[in-house]
Amino acid sequence: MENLKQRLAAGPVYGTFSKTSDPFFIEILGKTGFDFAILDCEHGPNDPRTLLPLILAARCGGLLPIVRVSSLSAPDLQRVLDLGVAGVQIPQIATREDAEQAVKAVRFHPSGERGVCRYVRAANYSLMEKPEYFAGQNAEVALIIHIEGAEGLRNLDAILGVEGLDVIFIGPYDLSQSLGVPGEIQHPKVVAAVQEIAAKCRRAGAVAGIFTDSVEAARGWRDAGIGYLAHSVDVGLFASACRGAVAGLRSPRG
Ligand code: 3PY
Ligand code: MG
Repeated sequence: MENLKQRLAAGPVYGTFSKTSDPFFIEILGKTGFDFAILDCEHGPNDPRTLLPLILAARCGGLLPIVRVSSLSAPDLQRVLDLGVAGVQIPQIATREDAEQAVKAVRFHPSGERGVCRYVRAANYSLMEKPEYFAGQNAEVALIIHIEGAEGLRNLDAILGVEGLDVIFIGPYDLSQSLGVPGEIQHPKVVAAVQEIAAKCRRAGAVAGIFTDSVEAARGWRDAGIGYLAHSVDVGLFASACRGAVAGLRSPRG
């Protein structure tokens, strides 16, 4: 299966967040053509034990499993990386030092200091040759950092100078709160901040990503050059399909 960096090189990629612990949902996301799912440990119920069946379901459906951890914590990142994920997504990166710490936690030597154990799923339970494991993980696993606060925005130029970041992900909801307009992701202040981040990424040759809760917004940001599009959340897609079905069922005889 192509990794995320290869898919990104070929054009925009589309995914959704997942806030369930149910592999059925993940398999459906793969079968319906998404590129990736972000298995959420920040605002979702998952931990390493519940993540494993989700990762297996994703891999068997051709879907890239990305895990959003709850914070920039090297031990948490290590446990997730050991499971054999396609990428990790780290919220609330605010400074160059945060970004450097993220690279250090996610990459093996010489780029970082990710903890080493060859008996984990990511190393095929020791069946993988050592050079293949270290170099392969460094090359294949995507590191995605969130810029979603006024401090991250101020420090973006310095953050973009850090080697080894694959996607700069804009969290419009946290950003809206940080800019004083919580939840108003269409507010001109938020839209201007998103445009500024996207433009800086473009100038730096970096891929930008964003969360959207409408397909129209996703297409708009894609057309503006954002390459990693996380549209909605599995439970939200399910809820809106259910609401639509119920409204249709209860509508008067026509
Ligand atoms: C945000 O909008 O803050 C996000 O992190 C998207 O999930
Ligand atoms: Mg956020």
